[in-house]
Amino acid sequence: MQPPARAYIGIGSNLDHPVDQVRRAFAALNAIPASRCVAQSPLYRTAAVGGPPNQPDYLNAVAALETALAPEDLLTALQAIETAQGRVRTVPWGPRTLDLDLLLYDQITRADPELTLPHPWLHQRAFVLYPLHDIAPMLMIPGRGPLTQWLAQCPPLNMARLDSQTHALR
Ligand code: PH2
Ligand code: MG
Ligand code: MG
Repeated sequence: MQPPARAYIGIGSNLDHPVDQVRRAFAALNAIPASRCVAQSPLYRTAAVGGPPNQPDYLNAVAALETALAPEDLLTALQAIETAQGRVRTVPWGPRTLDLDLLLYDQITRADPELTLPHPWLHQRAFVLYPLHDIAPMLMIPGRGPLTQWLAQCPPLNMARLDSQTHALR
């Protein structure tokens, strides 16, 4: 048998009790067949980037999974969790109960529009880079180099880490 792959999942929610949405998402990720959640980042409150104006703030986090699923099967499982948590796709980049993005799958790179790896904007988004760095500080982004190099170019503007116990802003 092959050793499991390591995948990183970006989690985002800005509707319908985001703290609960993110907690349920961690549990659902751990319940994906042939997979287990091996790390959960802290939660961050972040201002919405792009999309329609006056959206609520997001909660963002990142999970690390060990999985025996192929990337496309993992993506299908992520989409099923989004749907189960009430995701409705209306406006692009509009508010959502839950967004699960497959950020990285081992060191695979692929340009398929259905599933681009690494996620195309991961290296430019503070709301992904900071929680990812919390759980994988030495990570290499395939095709783009060390995570720390991108983090240094991406100040943590309009975002704050939540206390892991109380979820109050630090
Ligand atoms: N996701 C988007 C667009 N904008 N902004 C924040 N702060 N957090 C997100 O997760 C996010 C966003 C598209 O997926
Ligand atoms: Mg997204
Ligand atoms: Mg998405």
